[in-house]
Amino acid sequence: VKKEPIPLQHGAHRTGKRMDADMAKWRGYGLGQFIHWGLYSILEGKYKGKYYNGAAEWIRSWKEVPNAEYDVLNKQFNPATFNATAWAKMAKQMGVKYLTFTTKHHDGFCLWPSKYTDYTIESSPYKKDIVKEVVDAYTKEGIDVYLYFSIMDWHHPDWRYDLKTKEDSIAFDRFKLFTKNQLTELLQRYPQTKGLWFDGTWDNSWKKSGAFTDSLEQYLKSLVPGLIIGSRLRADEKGNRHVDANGVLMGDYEQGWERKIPKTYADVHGNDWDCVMTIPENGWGYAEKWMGHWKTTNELIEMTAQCVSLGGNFVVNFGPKADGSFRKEEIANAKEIGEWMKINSDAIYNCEYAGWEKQDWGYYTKKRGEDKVYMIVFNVPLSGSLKIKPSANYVVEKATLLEGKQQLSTEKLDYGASFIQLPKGKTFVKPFVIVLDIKPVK
Ligand code: FHN
Repeated sequence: VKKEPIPLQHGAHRTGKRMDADMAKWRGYGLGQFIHWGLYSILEGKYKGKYYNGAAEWIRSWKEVPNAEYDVLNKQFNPATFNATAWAKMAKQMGVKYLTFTTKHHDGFCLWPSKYTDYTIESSPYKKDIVKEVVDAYTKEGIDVYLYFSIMDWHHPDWRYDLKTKEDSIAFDRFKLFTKNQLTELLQRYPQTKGLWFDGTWDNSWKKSGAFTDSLEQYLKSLVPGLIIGSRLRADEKGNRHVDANGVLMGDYEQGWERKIPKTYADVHGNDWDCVMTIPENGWGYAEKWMGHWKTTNELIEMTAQCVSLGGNFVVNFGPKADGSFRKEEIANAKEIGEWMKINSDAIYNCEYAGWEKQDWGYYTKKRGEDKVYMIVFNVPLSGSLKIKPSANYVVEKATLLEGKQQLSTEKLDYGASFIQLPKGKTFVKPFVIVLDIKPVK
């Protein structure tokens, strides 16, 4: 029995993907960079010699840290070695196509000189507009910039977690205007912005503001044609986030994949999506000690391949130190990912879900609009034979190693599958790519 849709005034305004050129470009990015930088970077995940057992950028919420002490950290923020051009060049070398940058995290400190609060970079010894430096430097390198913006603002007197009294609603109305003003300001100051990445939208106060979130999204999009906004901004009038009461995505892409990757294509429900990932287990802002397992470059490359193979983008987070420099592990990851991308990025950029049955050696990606499938190989079988099983509507014409262009022999099996033979005696020490030229079966 087909369920009748629930009538909604502030639900999704579109079913299916956005099909315009800006969104097509977004879809083709493959790899992105996230940067979390702010006052929390000064504390480095510790206070008075004690380490905080949470994500470093949340340290203000730790009861050991008095808010009054945290809130004056702006007086110390003076990143002596910060060089936006060097950041952008590192990102370029790494092969990222877009950056998401924290203009304001939950602590409310703004990295641009906002005229709507004094709690900004202008009140710090550094004074200069960091958002502008970053937007300009990355844009110059041809990397698209998205602005991260936390709705939740621990520093603003009118922020509310819930709206329980009339006074709460009055204060929160002021807060909504403040938010709208700040966002307008960001888009006017940095017109190169390709999209906004919202966060801190999970509290009841915001969930009860469905009509406002809807009008805000429409208003922001009217300011910048083509602006991309994911599913974290809005709530429908029933308080549903990401998807509305009818299960339809609200936003241009699904923003629920944080530190987790879908297992199968069915998990993404036909939506665009990206996955944002920390290199340590958790923690986005700089911490002196990284928590848990640190992902290796190969793990990060594998996650990139996995995301692209399921039609998503992969975004690696960096948390610079308060002085503006990156930790050595991040520098090494960026460099090594870049070296790999230099050879293999054909299998990442502008690629999509291939629709072929996954095999144990790794991941398939398919070039959008072309008869080309890539095998990104992470596990080499001792036999040297990689099994492939094209979808019924394709045959493989040729298999070639992407690096060095060596053609590989294939052996047909009798159930529509084939073995691709790796060259005898060649040892692979890094993940590698095989290009399959394919032909549609008439
Ligand atoms: O609470 C934040 C967290 O600090 C970080 O910014 C991540 C990035 O996706 N977002 C929130 C948790 O979802």
